[in-house]
Amino acid sequence: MSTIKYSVPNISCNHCVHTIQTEVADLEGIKSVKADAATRVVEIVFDAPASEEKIKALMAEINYPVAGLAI
Ligand SMILES: [Cu+2]
Repeated sequence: MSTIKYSVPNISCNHCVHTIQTEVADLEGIKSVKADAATRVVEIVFDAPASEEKIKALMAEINYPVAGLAI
């Protein structure tokens, strides 16, 4: 199981938070998704078959590209 925190600059409101949480949670292997509109950070816990590549590809597809790792 891996936990990753991504910086996602396109998050601007709770609607974005909801969209990201719903879409990412649909990927197989995702255990939890927490997006935060204030910090613009998305914290994801996942296991195979999910991967960072698949998560990042999906985020880009739904118009919330990952800018990098959040500290
Ligand atoms: Cu929004």
